[in-house]
Amino acid sequence: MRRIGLLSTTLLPFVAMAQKPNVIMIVADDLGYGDISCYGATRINTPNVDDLARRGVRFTDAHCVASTSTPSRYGMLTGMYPFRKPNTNIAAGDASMIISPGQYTIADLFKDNGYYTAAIGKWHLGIGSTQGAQDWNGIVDQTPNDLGFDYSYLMAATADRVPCVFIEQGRVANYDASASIRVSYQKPLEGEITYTMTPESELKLKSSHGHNNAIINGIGRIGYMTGGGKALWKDENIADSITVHALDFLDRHKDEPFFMYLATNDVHVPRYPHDRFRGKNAMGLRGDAIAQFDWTVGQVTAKLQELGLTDNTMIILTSDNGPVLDDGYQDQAPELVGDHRPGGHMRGGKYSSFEAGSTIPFIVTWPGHTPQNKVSKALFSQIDIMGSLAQLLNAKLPADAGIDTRGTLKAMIGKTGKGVQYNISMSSNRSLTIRTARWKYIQPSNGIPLMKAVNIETGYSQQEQLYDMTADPGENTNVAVRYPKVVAKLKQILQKESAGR
Ligand code: NG6
Ligand code: CA
Repeated sequence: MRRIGLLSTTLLPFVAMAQKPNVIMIVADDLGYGDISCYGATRINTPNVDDLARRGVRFTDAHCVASTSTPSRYGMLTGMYPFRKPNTNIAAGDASMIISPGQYTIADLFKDNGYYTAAIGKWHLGIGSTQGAQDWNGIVDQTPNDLGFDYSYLMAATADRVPCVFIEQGRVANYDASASIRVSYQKPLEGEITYTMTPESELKLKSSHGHNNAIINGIGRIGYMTGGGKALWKDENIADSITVHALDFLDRHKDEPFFMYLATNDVHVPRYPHDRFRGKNAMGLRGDAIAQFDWTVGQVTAKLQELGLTDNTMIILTSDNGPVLDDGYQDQAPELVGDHRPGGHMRGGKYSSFEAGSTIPFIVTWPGHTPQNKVSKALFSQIDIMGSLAQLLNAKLPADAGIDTRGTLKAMIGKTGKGVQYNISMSSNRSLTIRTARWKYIQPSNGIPLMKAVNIETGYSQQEQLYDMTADPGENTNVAVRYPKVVAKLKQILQKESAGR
C-alpha cells in the first residue's frame, strides 16, 4: 500500500478508539451516478440513500476500477488493478475463483484485525478451484471463505447467469435432493427445455439480446442449467433473500466488530423486483429496482438503529460500474426513461471509457466522524478503499498485499477535500483511462465506438483522447493535440503503472 501525504497515526486520533467501528460496504450493481435522488434524480426517490448522504459525505468524483462487475470488484476487494491479471473479464457462472486463496483481500484485513466478516449477495468473482467442475450438489471446494470471509451467502455470478441458486458457506442454500443440479456453459443439458423452446406466454421477461439459454422462473439466462428444484431463486425474492441474510448477520454479530460486504443484485438485469415495488415507478422495472435497492439500504440502517449500532458503524455505499438501460431484456428501460439521466451529466455508461462508465455514487457515513451533509469533490477511487480501511484499523497490510491501494482515509471520511492525484480505470475492452482532477486521458484502442445492443458510446478510438473535465465534463471536445505535454505526462503514468502487463 502506498501512503499519500503525511498520514501518520498521530494525526488520526480516532484510530486509537477502544471500540472498533463496524464497517458495512453496500455495493449496488449497475447503479448510475444519476440514479439516486441526492445525486439529482427527480423521477425516482431514494430516501434511504439520501439519508446516508445527509448524515455523511457524498462524493461527486468517485470512481470504480473498471466499468464492468468482475474487474471492478476484483480491484475493490484486493487493492490490485484488474489489468494486472488476465482472467478478470466478466465471469461466467461456472468460473473458478479469480482471486486466489493466497491473495490478500479486504476481508483478510478485517479478519486479521479481530473482525467477523461476511460477503452477502452478488459475488461474480468465480468460485471453486476448477472452471466448470464445481460440485453444486455437494460442497464447492473454494469459496470466499478461503478469502477471509467467515460467512458467505452468495449468487455465484449474476442474476442473468446460471446457476440460479444462492450458495451459503459453499453449499447450495435450500438444497433440493430430489432435483440435482447440472450446469453447462457449453451446450444444453440432456432433457433441458431452453428459452428458445419456451412459448412466449410463459415468459416473465423477453430477451432483447443474449439471455436465451436456460429458462428459469420464466426468464432466459446465460448458460444452461437443469435441476435445482426448491433451491432455485425467484427473481422477485432476490432482494428479500439478500436483505434477510444481511439483517440476520447483523443480529448474530452485533456484539463483536464486524465487516459486511453487502452486494445487491439491484439494479442489474433481469430486473424483476418484488410485487411491493413492481409496477410502481414511472420508469418501469428499472425504476422499481432502484426503489427496491433503496429499500434494502433502509432495512440495514433501521436494523443498525434497532441494535444500537448506528453510531459505531461506518457505511460505505457505492456501485460496481456505471448504468445501462437495455442490458439484454425487454424491460422497457429505454422506452420509459424519459428525461432521467442514469449517468448524470456524463457521457457513456457501463462498459465504456467515458466518464459515466466509472463515475459512481459514493457515500460514506460514520456518525461523529464524517461531517454531515457534506459534498466532496475529491477525486477518489474504489482501489483505495482497502488502503484507507487499513488506516482506519491502524493496520499495516502485508508487504505483497494491495499493491495498488493508497491510504486516503482522510479524503474517504470527508476530513479533506483533497483527493488522489490520479485514478486509473479499465473499460470492457481492457483499454485504460486515467483521470486527474482536471484531465481525462483515454488510451487508443480498437474497440467499436457504439455498442448498438445496449446503445452505449464506448469512447474507444484509435486516436488519443484528452478531455478537460473542468471545462468539458461531457467529454465532447478532444484536446489531445492542444495539450501534448499533458498527454505525455498521463501516458507516462499509465505506462509506469501498467508496465509488464
Ligand atoms: C454481458 C451481458 C449483460 C450483463 C453483463 C455483465 C449479454 C448479451 N449481456 O455479457 O446482460 O450480464 O455481461 O454485467 O449476455 S456486470 O455488471 O455483471 O458486469
Ligand atoms: Ca455491474
